Amino acid sequence: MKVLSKIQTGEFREVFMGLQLLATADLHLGRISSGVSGLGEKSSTRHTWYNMVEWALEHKMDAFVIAGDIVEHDNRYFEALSALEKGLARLGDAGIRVIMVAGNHDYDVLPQIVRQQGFEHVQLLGQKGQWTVEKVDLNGTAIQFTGWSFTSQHHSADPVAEFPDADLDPNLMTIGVIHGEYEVRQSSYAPLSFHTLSGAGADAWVMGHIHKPEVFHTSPLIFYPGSPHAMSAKEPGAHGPFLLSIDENGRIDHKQIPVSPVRYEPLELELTGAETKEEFRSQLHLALEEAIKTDIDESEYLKMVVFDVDLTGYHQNLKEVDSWIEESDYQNLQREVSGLKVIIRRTENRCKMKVGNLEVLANEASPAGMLALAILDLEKQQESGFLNSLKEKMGSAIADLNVHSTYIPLRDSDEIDQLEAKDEVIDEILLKECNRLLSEMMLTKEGRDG
Ligand SMILES: [Mn+2]
Repeated sequence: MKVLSKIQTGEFREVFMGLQLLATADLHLGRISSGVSGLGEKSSTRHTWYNMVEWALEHKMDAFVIAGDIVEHDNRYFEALSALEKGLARLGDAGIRVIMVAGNHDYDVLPQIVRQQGFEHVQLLGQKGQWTVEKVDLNGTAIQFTGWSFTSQHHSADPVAEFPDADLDPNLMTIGVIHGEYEVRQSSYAPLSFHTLSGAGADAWVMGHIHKPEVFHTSPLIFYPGSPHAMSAKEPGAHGPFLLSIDENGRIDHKQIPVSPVRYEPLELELTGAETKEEFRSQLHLALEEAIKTDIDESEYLKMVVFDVDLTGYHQNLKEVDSWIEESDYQNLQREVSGLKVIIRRTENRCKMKVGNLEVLANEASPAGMLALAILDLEKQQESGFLNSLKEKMGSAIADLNVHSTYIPLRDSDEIDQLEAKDEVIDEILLKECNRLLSEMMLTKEGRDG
């Protein structure tokens, strides 16, 4: 790779590091973070797009790479369109090249948009499903980008298997851009594999489609930058584009720039010892503080953390724990923890019944004894006639619920987490319900006995 010339750029840079690219994917312009309120404009993907554009300008990026699913083709399409145009124009004014491919969400609209806008600094690679190579001169350094775009909603073959090696200049650094599903063989969203990607001769592959950021390999660099804006609790952790720094020897460093104002986090709280609502609240607050302090890196962009709380541990009265969660002042509380807005999206009570000795109780020929035995069997994953009949009923109830017509519009959205009639799911629900029933039974019994 050629060394970047200071004379050609005519510009002094404090850190002279070769080339710097900002790589991202899955912007889904037009969407907002689900389960979020009180953040206004900051909950929209558009806000994060503008933040990335400003970041690229401020840090003098040489190019901006976007691996598909840039716009969401739905009722907010026009909003998405104007945001995309504004951001692209701003990058163009600053002389920053934009390289992109289309994904399964924008295969139809992205080529149209790019054609209509006619920006010279924007290249949509791999149109009509044909691999293309774009050789560009970035600040005096020649580099090539190669990419492939979706042409329909689904594509069940690995596009990299058709990669035309002959088109690449072997003397230039190569950045591949592709939308697809990594190491999923039967995918209908362009299955990609380490085998074909690493054999294609590119120095880096920026992939789109999966919203959770993940780096699979460093040489060649193969990674999902993920969606830069956290949109759902299914994608916990930090979100933001990746800065790729290419040095004079062609070595590529990667680093995530966490620009998302929203972040989703799971939180486990072991409730053991909380006897009152107030104790529960204070334990929860401490756990939130601790999670923010230890699990969440500081980011000037971060404004809100959305937690999914799992309560574990033991408690005498599981119904009472339920009531602490259900109270409206718990549910609607907008918390401020360590300077961040905190929303608790949902709280799952997975606490177990506190019983002196479950084994002894399980020997009793009583309803409580049956429940105790069922709990022990579930925990040890042992079968019994009683459990099998419960599991069967539960499985068909879940299956009925999933095909129920009122659920159909919600099924593919993030509004509900659909239950699957899988053994693990059924076991978990049964364990929870058996514990809850036993807890009630024991408390009633205590009341009578006492
Ligand atoms: Mn996609």
